[in-house]
Amino acid sequence: MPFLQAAPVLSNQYLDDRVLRSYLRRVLPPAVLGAIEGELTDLGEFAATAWTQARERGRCEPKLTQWSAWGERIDRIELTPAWQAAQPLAARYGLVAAGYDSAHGAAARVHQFAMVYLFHCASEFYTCPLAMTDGAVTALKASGNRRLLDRALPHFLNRDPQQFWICGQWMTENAGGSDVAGTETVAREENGRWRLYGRKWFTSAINAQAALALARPAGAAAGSDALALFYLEPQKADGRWRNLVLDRLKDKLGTRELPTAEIHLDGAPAELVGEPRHGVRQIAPMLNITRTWNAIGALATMRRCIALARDYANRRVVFGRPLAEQPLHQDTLAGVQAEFEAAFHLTFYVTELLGRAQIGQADEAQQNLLRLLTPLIKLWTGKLAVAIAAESCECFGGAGYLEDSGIPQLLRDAMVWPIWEGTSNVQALDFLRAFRTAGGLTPLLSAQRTILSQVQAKELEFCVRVAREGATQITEWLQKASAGERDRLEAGARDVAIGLARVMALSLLARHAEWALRAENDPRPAAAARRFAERPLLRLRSDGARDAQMLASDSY
Ligand code: MFK
Repeated sequence: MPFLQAAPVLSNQYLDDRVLRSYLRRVLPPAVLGAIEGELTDLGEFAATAWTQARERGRCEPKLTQWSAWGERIDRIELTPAWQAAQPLAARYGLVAAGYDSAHGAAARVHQFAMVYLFHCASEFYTCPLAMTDGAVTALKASGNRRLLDRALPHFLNRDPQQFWICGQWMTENAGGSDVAGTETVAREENGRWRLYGRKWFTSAINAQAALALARPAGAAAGSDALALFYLEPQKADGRWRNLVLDRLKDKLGTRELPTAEIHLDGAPAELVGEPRHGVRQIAPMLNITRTWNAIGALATMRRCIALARDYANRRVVFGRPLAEQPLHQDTLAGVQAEFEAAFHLTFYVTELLGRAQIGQADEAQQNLLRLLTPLIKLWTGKLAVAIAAESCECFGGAGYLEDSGIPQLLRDAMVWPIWEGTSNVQALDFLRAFRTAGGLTPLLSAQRTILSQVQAKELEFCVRVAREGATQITEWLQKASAGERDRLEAGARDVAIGLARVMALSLLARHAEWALRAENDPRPAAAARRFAERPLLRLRSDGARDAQMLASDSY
């Protein structure tokens, strides 16, 4: 008999998702859940079918043709089948529009991100331009620029595939990635219209109909504060580019279906979004939205890895019984599941805050909490998605190392979560920025007190204690570090940010577990909370900076 292994199979990714469904039952009014369950079920089916189709089809990548047969520069991009399918789907489900849909009030963001979470893996990172488009809507709204609001939002928020536009975010340059102060693109006002000159090093989804870009007005000072924010429509109606060329598509570790280009701007027409300075401040609302999408995408990666590994564990028989019945494999899957559930509840809690904030229902403390938690979810879920993708790759043994199993792609794609939209360390420093400007830890500690006061079950006592102790330790560390050298605070910022995310996630998971015990007689979230609380929650060091300086510059 030949040696055969059964491939993992995905069932409907909504109906099969206990964590998502239980969460939605708790937070959404029954009428809202009833109204959206049909589309969530459809997206869950789409996610399962797309996985099978992608395995049958094999890898596809976008193709750039720079020249026509007759020598004309055309820079035409051919999108992958998944991207062609994603565009009309994204429009019809309103994956951007739903986030601003007044019909569901403050629940609009929960609704939107539940759909995005189901859609992400099947979309092969079409969620990237959707995230940027959503961010552009928020940034343009914050700018109050009436002309651009009237011009762009009817497209960005459209549910008709013919009218729907996506938007890019052109920030990164050779000299200015994390630190955009190095931006070299220059904006010149010529005959009453702005034109951009320079080179953008990473432009994701270059096929987008619009883009927001940072550039330095000619003659402006150095530094980031002198940058201005511009709106562009880079292509004419016939598909020709407006004074820009695509030098190449990037050869990336993952996200290879996403057309990321390196471009030269040679007088590309652009429009100022606000005043001709403070561009970083103006684009910041966009960053906070895309970072939330990033966390949702990272969660979707985790969920996909777990769903595949769990299904495979039931099929794969070793040492006389299925992997799913082997204690050590069960323990491995349980650890991963607990981390995922905690991350899920923290991330969706942030979407609840965002939904309230954007319709003016969040008080100042909740707005500050949203500001503080956004870099934390981006940072922690990005790192966690990579760890979970690596662990689940191993769950398939050698098969998980084979390209045509589809598993290595999950790991390679996962590596983007901690990098784009600001690396982990950029998020940690942004957490410090928010800590300094948005009320310190007070909003978070007070929210945590309220959340934990709702947890009474005996089964969760341990979790409540660990979450409280964790918050106290972090508060003390931050108080001490803030009073000392800035280097020490910065050196410890990543650990403290991850610790804080985990403490808050445990509190939220415990609250959900309490509800699930009472309302659904389901002991699994409580098991996840206990398991999560048993893992090391914090890693705070007494002296980060001096040892780090010594070790980082180590040479023989
Ligand atoms: C499915 C999901 C897919 C996700 C889509 C991914 C698409 C991929 C496309 C990209 O990757 S685009 C490139 C993304 N690049 C970054 O995210 C840049 C990373 N670097 C940072 O975030 C730096 O922290 C930053 C560029 C913001 C530093 O700039 P500055 O000018 O040196 O910072 P500064 O002076 O502290 O802040 C300037 C202003 O912005 C301040 O306001 P004021 O002028 O009023 O004082 C800050 O408070 C404000 N600010 C900065 N970050 C903020 C913020 N405000 C609110 N929220 C923030 N996060």
